[in-house]
Formats: sequence, C-alpha cells, structure tokens
Amino acid sequence: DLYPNKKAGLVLANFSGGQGKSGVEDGPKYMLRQGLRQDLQELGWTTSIEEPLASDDYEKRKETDTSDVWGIVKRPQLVGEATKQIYESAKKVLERGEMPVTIGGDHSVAIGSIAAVFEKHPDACVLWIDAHADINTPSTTDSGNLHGCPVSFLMGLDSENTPPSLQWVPKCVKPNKIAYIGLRDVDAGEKRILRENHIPAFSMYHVDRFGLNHVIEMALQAINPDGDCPIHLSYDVDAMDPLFVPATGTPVRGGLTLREGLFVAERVAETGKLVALDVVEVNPTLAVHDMHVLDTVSAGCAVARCALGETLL
Ligand code: 4U7
Ligand code: MN
Ligand code: MN
Ligand code: MN
Repeated sequence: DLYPNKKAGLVLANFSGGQGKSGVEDGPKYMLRQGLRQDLQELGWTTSIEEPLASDDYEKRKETDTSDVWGIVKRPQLVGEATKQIYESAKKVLERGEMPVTIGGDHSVAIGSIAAVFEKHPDACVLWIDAHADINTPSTTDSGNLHGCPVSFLMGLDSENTPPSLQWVPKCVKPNKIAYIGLRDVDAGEKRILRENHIPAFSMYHVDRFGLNHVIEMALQAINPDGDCPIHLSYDVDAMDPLFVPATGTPVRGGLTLREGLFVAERVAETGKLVALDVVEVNPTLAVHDMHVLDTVSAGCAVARCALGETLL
C-alpha cells in the first residue's frame, strides 16, 4: 500500500475573500453533503474535520469592511487572517502525521495549506493544476483579487509590496519546486514572472502537443527529479473544462476533460509521495441548473478520491 497510514484531516476552508463573488465559501458544505467524507472512509481513510474559520464571520466582514484595501489589492487583512488560521489547522493535521485535505473556498486558501506543508517538509514540491497561474503580485494584479496571487506570496516575489497582513507567509516555494498543468488564461505580468523565474509551466497547448501523460511526467521530472520529494497537489477545479465544471468563479473554455482532470490526480496518487491536497474554487451558487451544481461538486469530490487512491489497484 502506497499510503499505509491513511489518515486525512479535512480542513474546511469556507472562504471567499480572495475574490469578489460569493458562494465559493459553500464549496466545503456541498462537497461534504455529496458524501466526500464517507467516500474517503470507504477507501480506507480515517478522516477528521478541522474548521479553522469557525470562530469568525469572514463573509460578514467581507460585506461590511470596505476599508480593507492595500492599493489595488482587495481584502488583504481578511485574507491574511483566514489563511493564517488555515495554516495553523493544516499544521496540526501534519503534526499528527495525517494528510491535510483543504477544501475551498477560493484559491487564496492555498497560502495556508502550502505554508504548513513546507514547514513540515522543507523539501516538498507543488503541483498547481489550474487554468490560471495565480502568481500575480500586488504590483502586477489588475483585478486586485488575492486568489490570483497566492503563489507570488509563497515564493516571496515582490516582497517590498506585500501587504502587512500577509507578511507572516514564509517564502518557502522555490522556482524549481512548483510546476503548473492546465494553464490557458495567464496575464501578461504573470507570463513575465514565469519566464524570468524559469518556472515549469504546462499549458493546454502542451497537453495537446505532447499528451497529458507526458506533460505530467515532465512536470514531475522538473520539480522532483529523483522522485523522493513530498508532493503538495493544489487543485483548482477550473483546470477542467466548464462543460464538466461549470460552477466556478473564473471559468475558461478549452480545459481538461473530466477524465484528464482525474488522471492527473490518479497519477499523483501513484507516486506514493502525496502529502497534502487542496480542492478549490467550487462555487455552487454560480450554477444555472441543479445539474451544474451536481456536476461541479461531484468532480471536486472525484478529484479528492482519485488523489487519495481510489483508482489504484
Ligand atoms: B483562480 C486573474 F486577471 N489572473 O488575477 C486575476 F484573469 O484561483 C484570474 O485560479 C485569477 O481561479 C484566477 O484576477 C484565480 C484574472
Ligand atoms: Mn487557482
Ligand atoms: Mn483558476
Ligand atoms: Mn476561479
């Protein structure tokens, strides 16, 4: 068995402050209602639940505190506090020897989970599955939405312009320790950052050119050449095509099929090196029909099951 311990701590990151739309904070609730916890238990995982955001009403604060800005950056205080709480929860889970499975929430929550993983495993690497690179800095972001910036804080890029509330974030991710798969909507400033830092980034063009299997091998080879590093899989469901995952905040057409999206998670499970998983950007309220909700939530749950070994024989 590749994962003999089989204990997961589900970190409920019901947070929407990294972007403007409401509803993404309900992702965890919908995924649990869909049976995520039972699914994982049926796969042999013992699960516990962490609720890092339970003691404050972040959604209420998002509505009311209009002074929480840093230049163009929206809600740095809220994001700084929420991600710090998520960091503490994920750290607790890791300290117990368990795997943090962080359920978003928008992708800013990965600031917390990834910071915790690198504290426990300084030699870790990150696979970022997404239509977007999420590597804007406070200087390059046009939207001011922090869910488009988590990677830049974790890498310590443009740290002179980091909002005070996010200065706790450790500069833990080196350019050769993160790789992207699924990119197709990358801002000009982000392209420059990816290029200048030689960050391995595989877009949908590369998926078509080389095939997904080969792209995954290249990504893993780039960040984990000896195959011995712990892997953090940060999975934005918008990596998959909106045909399969319609209920998400920033959908981009031309994405991974559902099977391709699950294959990435399956391949990572097969390495036996997964130490943490994020599943983010499920926004049930952006669905037009009930079937959109079901498709999206089911896809998110399936990513988690595949990453935790459902399809390993
Ligand atoms: B997600 C964007 F401009 N790059 O910065 C931005 F296109 O977590 C999108 O990947 C960010 O969904 C998307 O706002 C963040 C935009
Ligand atoms: Mn993302
Ligand atoms: Mn995205
Ligand atoms: Mn999004």
